[in-house]
Amino acid sequence: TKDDVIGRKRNIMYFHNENVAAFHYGPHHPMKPFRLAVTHSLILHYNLQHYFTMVEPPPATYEEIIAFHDTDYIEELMAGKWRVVPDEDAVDGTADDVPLFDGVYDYCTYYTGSTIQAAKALNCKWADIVINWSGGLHHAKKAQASGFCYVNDIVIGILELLKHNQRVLYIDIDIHHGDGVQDAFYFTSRVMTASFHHYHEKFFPGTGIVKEKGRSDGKHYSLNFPLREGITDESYAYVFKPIVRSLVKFYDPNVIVLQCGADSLGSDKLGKFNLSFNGHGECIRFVKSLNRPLMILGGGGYRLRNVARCWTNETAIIVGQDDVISDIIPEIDPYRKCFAPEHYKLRPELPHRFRDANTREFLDYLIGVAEERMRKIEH
Ligand code: TV7
Ligand code: CA
Ligand code: ZN
Repeated sequence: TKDDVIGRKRNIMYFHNENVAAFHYGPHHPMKPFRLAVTHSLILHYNLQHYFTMVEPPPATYEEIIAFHDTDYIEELMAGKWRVVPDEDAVDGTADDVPLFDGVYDYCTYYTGSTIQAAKALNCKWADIVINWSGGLHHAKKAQASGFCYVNDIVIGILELLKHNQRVLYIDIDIHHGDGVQDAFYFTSRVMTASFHHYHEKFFPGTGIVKEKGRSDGKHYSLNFPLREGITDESYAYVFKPIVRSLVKFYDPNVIVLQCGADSLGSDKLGKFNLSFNGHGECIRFVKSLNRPLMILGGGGYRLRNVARCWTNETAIIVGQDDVISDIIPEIDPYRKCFAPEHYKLRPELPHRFRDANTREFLDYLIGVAEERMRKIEH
């Protein structure tokens, strides 16, 4: 196979607890856990399970969740009631982003359980690459839910990885800033975080400027690439590849965690980028080619059919089957109707809704910032 030519065959494990897909954030809420059932079904109907070991992991335990989170906050989540803060601005409305829907705590235990087991599989060297498409909820804070995220499975997974690994590199290609993960490791050099995101003062969460670079022991170990709207495959690869290549060269991580939010695709309901399935998938292919132990996580993605397409294609890239599988969605897939009307293609072209506002000068500036930072961490 291609893998044998390029490098050593990599052992891949896929983690999915199907209970995760049955929860509902509520009517009109953009986050739809059902996308995970459609994704999983499509992966199976492309027969990709022949190329990895599939695991149905147990839900995360309370003890595992409080490895990062505040106990009072988790009790609130379990009770299904947010604490009433007397002076809080009642019309702020951010609570609509993180509704306490039925079973919200159980939902968190399913996606977090998969990330924890994935981390353990890397720690024990059972796998070189682990996948959990239900994970990647990067906004959750130690004592606060934020941006559709309640429990930060990424932080909990990285804490597990740190038991066996000296340095963890976290890369985040969701269109939103990976603020929860950045905050959790802002003061340590054992985790380097790099988020690529759309930045605009009015775009959630409004953080992730270049100047946020970490503090004390963590100074220079948080990196932010605030991109402008409309970025194309070419522009994205132009910044992503050299930056990630030098991060790996200079930081020399023992393991890489890649958050693959699909809202950076063109035509996402919340996104403002122009990435194609190919451009998004190219990031995954590139990180895989660096040959480090790798954890692949999901994240955002709000056009259901494109999320399933994106992560199925990327599962195929991970197992080295992307150039072999058909571009027509298998007819036997029970969710096939979700993929109309784009002729049932796996990787249809996506319309460009935004002009690329990222000039070459701006992209060169971002690359320059990363290079300068890398010189600072050289020892
Ligand atoms: C990782 N954008 C998460 C991304 C989280 C984005 C936001 C919504 C939204 C929420 C809804 C809703 C929505 C059409 C879109 C400032 C506000 C504006 C709530 C209405 N429709 C990830 C979070 C972001 C909830 N939040 O990175 C219920 O859009 O911009 C905001 C904050 C205040 C709260 N209001 C939105 O991808 C998984 N929310 C419809 C119903
Ligand atoms: Ca991001
Ligand atoms: Zn997002």
